[in-house]
This record gives sequence, C-alpha cells and structure tokens, in this order.
Amino acid sequence: MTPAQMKDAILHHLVYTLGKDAAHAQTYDWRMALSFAVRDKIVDRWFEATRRTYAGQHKRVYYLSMEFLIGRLLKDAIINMRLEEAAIDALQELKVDYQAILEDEPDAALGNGGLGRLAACFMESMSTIGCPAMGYGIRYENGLFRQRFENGRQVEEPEDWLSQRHAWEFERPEVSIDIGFGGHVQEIGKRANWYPSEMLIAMGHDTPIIGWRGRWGNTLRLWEARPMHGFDLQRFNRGDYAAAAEPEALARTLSRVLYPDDTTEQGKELRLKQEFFFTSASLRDILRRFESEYDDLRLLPKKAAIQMNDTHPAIAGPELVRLLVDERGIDFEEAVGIARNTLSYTNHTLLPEALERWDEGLMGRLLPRHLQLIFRINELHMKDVGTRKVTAVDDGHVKMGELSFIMAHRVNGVSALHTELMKSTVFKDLHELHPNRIVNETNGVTPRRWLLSCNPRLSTLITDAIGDDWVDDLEQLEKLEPHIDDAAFLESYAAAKRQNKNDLANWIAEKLEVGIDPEAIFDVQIKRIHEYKRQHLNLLETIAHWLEIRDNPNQGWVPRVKIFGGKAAPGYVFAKEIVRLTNDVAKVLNSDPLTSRYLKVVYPPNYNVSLAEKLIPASDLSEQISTAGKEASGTGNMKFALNGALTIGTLDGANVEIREHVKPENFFLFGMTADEVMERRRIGGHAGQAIAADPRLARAIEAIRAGRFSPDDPGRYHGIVDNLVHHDYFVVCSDFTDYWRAQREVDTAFAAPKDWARMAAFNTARSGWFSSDRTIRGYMADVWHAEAAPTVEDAAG
Ligand code: CBF
Repeated sequence: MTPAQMKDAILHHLVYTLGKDAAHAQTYDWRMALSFAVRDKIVDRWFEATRRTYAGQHKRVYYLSMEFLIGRLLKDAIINMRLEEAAIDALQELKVDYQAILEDEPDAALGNGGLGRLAACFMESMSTIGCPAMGYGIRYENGLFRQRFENGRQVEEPEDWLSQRHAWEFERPEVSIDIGFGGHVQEIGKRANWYPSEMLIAMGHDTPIIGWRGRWGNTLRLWEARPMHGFDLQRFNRGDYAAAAEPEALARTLSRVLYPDDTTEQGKELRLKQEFFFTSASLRDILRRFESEYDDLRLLPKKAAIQMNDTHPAIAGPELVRLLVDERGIDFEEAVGIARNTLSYTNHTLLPEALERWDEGLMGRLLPRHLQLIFRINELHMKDVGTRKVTAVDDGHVKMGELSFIMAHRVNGVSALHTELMKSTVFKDLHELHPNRIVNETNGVTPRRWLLSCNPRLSTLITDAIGDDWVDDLEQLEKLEPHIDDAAFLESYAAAKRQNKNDLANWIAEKLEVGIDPEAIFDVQIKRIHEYKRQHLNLLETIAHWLEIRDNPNQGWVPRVKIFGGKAAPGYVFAKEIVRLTNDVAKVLNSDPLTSRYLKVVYPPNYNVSLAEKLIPASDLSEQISTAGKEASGTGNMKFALNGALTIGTLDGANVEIREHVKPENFFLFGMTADEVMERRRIGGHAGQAIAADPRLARAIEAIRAGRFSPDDPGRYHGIVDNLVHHDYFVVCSDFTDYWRAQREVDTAFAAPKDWARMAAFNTARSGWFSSDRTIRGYMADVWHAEAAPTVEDAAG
C-alpha cells in the first residue's frame, strides 16, 4: 500500500464510516479512520486463511481462556501488515500526529497478568506460524479495574475501554448461543435432559488477529452476555422501570468485569457462572463448526484440539461429555474418550490458593447435570486406574486441577522447573498413574510486539547488523554475538538504551512530576503485587540502601531509580498494604535532600500492557525475585532480557532457563533454591534468625515499624512487619542478605559501562529461544498434533 493509497483509505473511512469531514475530525476520528483502513487489509488475509482452513480440512486449535490481555491493537496491526511507512507518511500529509493517534487507543485490559498476556502472545504466534486457530474468551465490558492512587492507597475504578467504539471487532448476532443455569435433571435411560431455570444468551464478537507479514489471520471470538428476553414491557407499562430493565442488567453482569472479587458468596457464584458461560458457548460453537464439515463425532480429536488455559475452562470436560452423551446419544465411556483426546490443559500455578475448588453444593445448584457427570467421570477414572487414591471430588469440593488432569490427554507446565514441581508436588499421584501425560512447554513472548514494535531503536540496530530474519526466527539473534566484540556496535547498543531511558525520564517528569536521572540504573519490578513476587523484599533493600546512603552521603553511590508497577487484587489486603508502603517510601525518599540524587522510587499507577511497552526498553535491571518454587514461569523476565536488561533473580520459573541461555556471568543470581526454601521453612523462627544476623535488614524493618514512612500513622505497617518477623512464609528475611549482596554486585557492574553494555547485548543475543513462536511449535508437536497450513504469502510465492 502506498502512502497515497493509505491517505485515500483513511479519508474514505473518515467520511463514509465515521461521517466526519477532515476539517472537524478529532484524534479519535483519525484513529478510527486509520484503524478501519488497516483493518480492511487485514480482513482480506483473514478471509483467505479461513477459506484455506476449510479447503484443506486442517485441524483447528481452540484456545479457551478466561483472559486475553491484548492491550492496544493498532500498532500491532500496522507493524504486522508492514504498513508503518505508509501510515506515517499518509498522516504526515494529513497533518495528523501518528504517535498521538497510537496513544489514543484504549488498552484492552482483558486479563490480570501473565496468563492473559501469554494468551495474547500465543494468538499472534499462531497467526504468524499459520496454525489454524481460534481464541475463545469473554468480552468484559469493563475488563480489569483501572488503578489510581489516593494518598498512596490503591483505588479501583471501572475500566471503560468500550466507552468508545472498538475498532477491531465484528459483532456476530447470528452467533448467539443460549446458556442455562440451575433447574433440574431428568434421566431417561443412559441420557438425561437438563431443564435450566435461568437462561441467557452468549453473543460472539470477532477480532481478527493477524500474523507477521500478514501471512495468516485467526479469530479471537469473545462472548458477550445478553438477556434471553430483553426488556419487560409489561413491567415498564406498569411504571416499574427498574424491574423492566432488570433481566438485561442481570445478564450483563456476567460479562461485565474480569475476576469479580470472589471473597463473597455472590462473587464465587458469578465467577463459576462466567466460567461455564464462555466454556459452554465455545464448545457448542466448536461442535457446530465441526458438524458442518464432518458427520462422525469420533473424528473430533483428529480435527480439533481444545486447550484449557488453566482450570478456568475446566468445566469443558463434563460439558463436552454432556453434549456428546445427552445431546448426541454417544455412549458415556466413549464420550469421555473423545473428550479426553480432544482436550488438553495448561497449569499456570502451584499456589494452593489459586487452584480452583468449587463447593459441591454450589456446583450442584448451578450445574446439576455437570455435577452428576463429574461424579461419573471420577468413578470411571478410579475404576480405570484401579485406585481410589486420586479423586476430583473430595471433602464436598470439586477439584478443578484434578478434573482437568483426568479429562486431558496432555497436561503441561510452563517452564522446566515448574513442570518438574508439578510432577513431584500437586500432581504427584496423578503423574505416577499417567507418566506420559505431563509435558513441558516453556512460555515465550512475541518478538513482534516485545522488540520490533516497542523498541524501534534496538530493532533497527539489530536489523542493520544481521538483517531482519530475526523477526521470523528469533534465534537468529545469536548472529549478534560476533558484533558484541565490536566497540562501535556496543556503543550504538548503549546509545539506543540511553535514548530509551531519556524518553522514559521525560515521560515520568511529565506524568508523575518526578525528576529522575537518565544516567542512573533503571531498576524495574513490574508485575501483579503479590507476596510470593516479593515486592516487599525489593522495598526492604531500597530502605536499607537509603539508610546506608544517609549514613555516608558523600561516598559516591551509583545512582538508582527503583521503578515499580502493578495492581493488587481488590480483596488482597496485604498486597494493598505493599502498594501503599511503596508510595509512602517513594514520598520520603524522593524528597530527601541528602539522598535523592542517588536513590528515587517511582510507581506509575495503572500498570498495563502499554506501560510495559514503555518501561521495558528503558530498563537496565529486571527484578525477578520471587520465592523459588512459586513463580510458574514469568514472561516479563523474557521481555526484559530480550530488550537488554540484566536480571537480578532467584532460581525460579523460567529464570532458570534464561540464566542458562544468557550464561550465568550475565545474570545476577541470589537466594535459596526451591528445595532450600522448603528446608528453611522447617526451621522455627527462621525469619527472626535472619533478622538477628543482618543489621541492615533489622534497621530497615525497624524504620517501617517506627513509622518513618507513615509519620501521621506510625502503626500503619505493623501488619507487614508482624508478618515478616513472625511468619514470613515467602522467606523474604532469609533471602535478604544474599539479595543485598547481588544488588551491590549490580552497582559495581553498572559502574563499568562497557562491560555492562556487553552483558546487556549478550542477553539480547541469547534470548531468541524465548519467542512464543517456539512455544507454539512445541504445543503443535507435543500437545495438539496440529500442523501449520500453507500461509497466504507462501502460497502466493
Ligand atoms: O504462564 C503464564 C503466567 O501465568 C501466571 O501469571 C498465572 O496467572 N498463573 C503465572 O503466575 C506466571 O508465572 C506465568 O508466567
């Protein structure tokens, strides 16, 4: 597409789709017009991919996920369609600011963190590779909450990403599926009829996801909940307006927000309903498509692979069995076999509190037929394996991890360490019974968004050095290794980072009104706030460091800016206290005339995908400091390494593999291993011992306890202090001393800029393995047994 053609297309949409004339168009209008111009191009490729999938009778992959953290889509689309030059030139002619347009797009925050962002990377990689696939999820009207700080406290506000028209989706009213809850079951012979007492409709919205070079396009289908019988005219005519609108409001609640706080009974019920809602709609859509092409349901596993992204869609097992048995008359045992060979399950966490368990009473009330089937599936499994040792139903609860395991032919972990821990802990018994079921697929990230798009300076430098094949095959980055010995290349590498840091410093000055020194180490921890991720370990080290600088302010300290980003779950009190403490520490440190030129803390609110795209290219140090054994993989760790930030981290999740790839000398390792953590916990008073042994740690804790960061309310953080001193399940205190040591090594290394640049460049060169293209190829081979279709460009060539 030439710039002139792009300009015509933009003006066409401005006038005929948006009804605006150029003289009065606002940023929003230009953004929409540009989006539609780009979307038109995508649609052609998307249709072609769909036609080829049907014509070639290719196996399709269905990715069921409660979260798709897609963020902004415009730049992604422009980059993947290789329309950047045309768009920039066309807008320049139209005197419209391209960057302002990109920034105007709301962030689609349809995920919490790693799991949802992984799903988004996978969608892009499947399209790049040409793996015929469809993502299924929920079209949350308000997504994850928007975070604001009020006197340092987190305040949650609804995310209103849909308050403006969403440029990328196509509404599909013809894809409307009725979903039931509650009611009763009538058994007739081997089948049953389920008569739900409550019904609503799942309506599809399709977003095309285009791969690199526009080679292939897949669909992300998100379900919106609608009422069965919208508006009640009788009630309205009687003047009861609120009651007249009630069915609609109730139905909408279902697709309103992501992860409603499930600390209340109502929250739990809503969450289970959401899970069933999107899983059932997706399965019925999948079966409808399958039956339009094939008439033998036994072919299902050959033609469809359904991935359960964590246990959120775990009801897929019993629901698929129900659809096969009750609605299609297949024998129960055969139906279980078909379902199992079609389904697979990814486990993303071993944290006990995150492993879903549903109360049998609740499950029986909402999904009575499914509960019956779960009991039968469980019985059948116990009969097959000849033991009652493992069970999906226990102690009045349905255990969704076990249920998913039993109903899947493959179960995967997301890093080598996590997969081994799955085998030896949570799924030990099941693994012994099914030793071939668990496989590892270490996570990855898409290089298109997480290098090419977010870091143009580094991307250009790489392409100048080794050509642009790395975008298709990230492992080509290894070709950079010989360049790392070239002083001119290293200088350019360091210059790109410096410029990225300058941009970020300017942005922070403008948005947060905090001045930071671009020459300082940009030390970044961005992720959900959680005890196991140990933001409080980072804070303790920050405080200890601050106190040390105060003792001796003229010692020539290496300047540092600690950057935090992340949201705390609304019901997670401890995490919210960490948020507040971070802001309180920032307030005190940033205004300390003795130390602030050496140490600052910044915490931009509302961490999301777009903010990550700004922060990661400008980072020097990546904080991956979780308690060993707790972080399943991490994916932020991969994005940082790829963009040349050095990791300070524990042997946890994919850190282990990152360290192997980038070499131990280019990674700041500290802390206990997963086994050592378990040993340490057995020692009574381990935290007290660690505090007694390290005066720096003792002083930092005492500063918090004495109210140094909360002088107006000295007792504010006694909860955190008590937890650290008396419980410290996440062994923050016991890892502190080694963390401090590693941080001082960072200071020393950073003070030698050439060596630092070499280490950073080595991280980039060795991060190619962490592409989500590699991960997807792994799933295709080991889990889905699916092949790539001939892509559009390949066929044309
Ligand atoms: O596998 C993707 C990510 O998933 C999580 O975010 C999750 O939600 N369970 C894990 O915490 C991450 O370690 C993991 O990278």
